[in-house]
Amino acid sequence: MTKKRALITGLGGQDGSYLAEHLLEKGYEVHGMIRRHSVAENQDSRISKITNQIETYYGDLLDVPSLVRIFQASQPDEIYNLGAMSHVRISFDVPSFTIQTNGLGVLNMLETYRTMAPQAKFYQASSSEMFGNSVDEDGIQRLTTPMTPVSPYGCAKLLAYNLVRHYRHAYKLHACNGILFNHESPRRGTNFVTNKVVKRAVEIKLGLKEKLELGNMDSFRDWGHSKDYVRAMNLIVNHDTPDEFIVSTGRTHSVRDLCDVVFSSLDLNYKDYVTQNPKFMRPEELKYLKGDSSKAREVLGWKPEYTFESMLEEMIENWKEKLSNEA
Ligand code: G4F
Repeated sequence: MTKKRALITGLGGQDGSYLAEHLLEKGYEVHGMIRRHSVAENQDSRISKITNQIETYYGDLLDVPSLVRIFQASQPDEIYNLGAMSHVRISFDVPSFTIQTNGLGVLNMLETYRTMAPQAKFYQASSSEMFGNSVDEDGIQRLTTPMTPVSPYGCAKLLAYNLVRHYRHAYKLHACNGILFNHESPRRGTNFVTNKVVKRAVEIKLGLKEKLELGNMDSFRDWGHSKDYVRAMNLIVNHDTPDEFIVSTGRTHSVRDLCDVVFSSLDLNYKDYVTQNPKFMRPEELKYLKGDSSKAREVLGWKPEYTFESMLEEMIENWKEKLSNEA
C-alpha cells in the first residue's frame, strides 16, 4: 500500500515536530517546510532525531514560489498549516509582519492548495486567542461563542479561520480548522509563560538564578500538552466532513496557580522569587480561557492523556536533566 503523504508547515516548531513524529509512527511519508535561521542548529533542534526519516524544504508562507515548489515536490494528501508568528505579546511589536504571515500567509497556502492539490485535506492551526475576552455566561468558550480578538495575532488568526471556511464552501475543499487552546511541552519556547516559569524555577532550585520576572499573573489559561493536541489535528483532518473543532482540556488555571504548582513541586514558595515587570504586560490582555472540546471528544473519540500536573512534571524533569550539569 502506498504511504499517505503529509506536508507540514512550521515543521521545526513544538507542534510541527511532535506532529511529524506522530505521523511517522502512523506510517506516513512526512514532508515539512522550515524557515532559515541564522543559527543553523536552532533550525532543526526539535527535529534532529527524525531528519533522516523526513523530507525538509526551505520555504516561507509569504514566498509563493517556495510554496509552489514544495507542493510540487511533496504531492501532499494532507496539509497541516502550522507555520505562524506564534507569540501573542510580540505580535504587538511586529503587527504588520504578524498580519502578513498569519493572515496573508494562510491565503497563500490556500491558493496553492486550491490550484495544485485540491484533492488533498487541509488543516489550519486556529487558536483560542481568536475569542479574545468573549466568554459564555457559564465561563466557557464554545464554537458558538463570538470571536472578538484582542491582539494582532488573534486578529490575523481570525482572518485565516474565516478564509479556511470560505475556501471550503466556495471551492468544495476539505479544509478544516482546529481551534486549539494553549498547549505546552518540554519543547515549548522559553518565552512562553509555562516553560519560562519552569526553567527559571529549576534554575533557582539549582542556585543558578535568583528571581523570576513576569507580566500579568491574574490571567487564566486552559493548558494542555502539545503531544495530545497533534493527535487531534490528525483526527480532525481525517474526519469524513471538513469542519471546525475545539481542542482543550476544559480546565483553567491562572498564571499564579502555574507558579504555585511549579515552585511547590521543587519545595519552593513562588512568592519569595516572582516579581512583576511591566515589560511583559500586553497593551490588551486576554484574561480568561476555558474551552469546550465535547465535539472533538464525541465525534472524533479524542481525549487528552496528560493532566496539567503531569505535563508540568515532564517539563520540570526536562530542565532538571538539562541544567543539573551546570550547577
Ligand atoms: O504563554 P503565553 O505567552 O501564551 P498566550 O499568549 O496565551 O498564547 C499562546 O496560546 C495561544 C492559544 O490561546 C496560541 F494561539 C499562541 O500561539 C500561544 O501558543 O501567555 C500566557 C499568559 C498570558 O496571559 C500572559 O499575559 O501568561 C501571561 N504572562 C505573564 N507573564 C506571560 C508572562 N506570558 C509570557 N509569554 N511571558 C511572561 O513573562
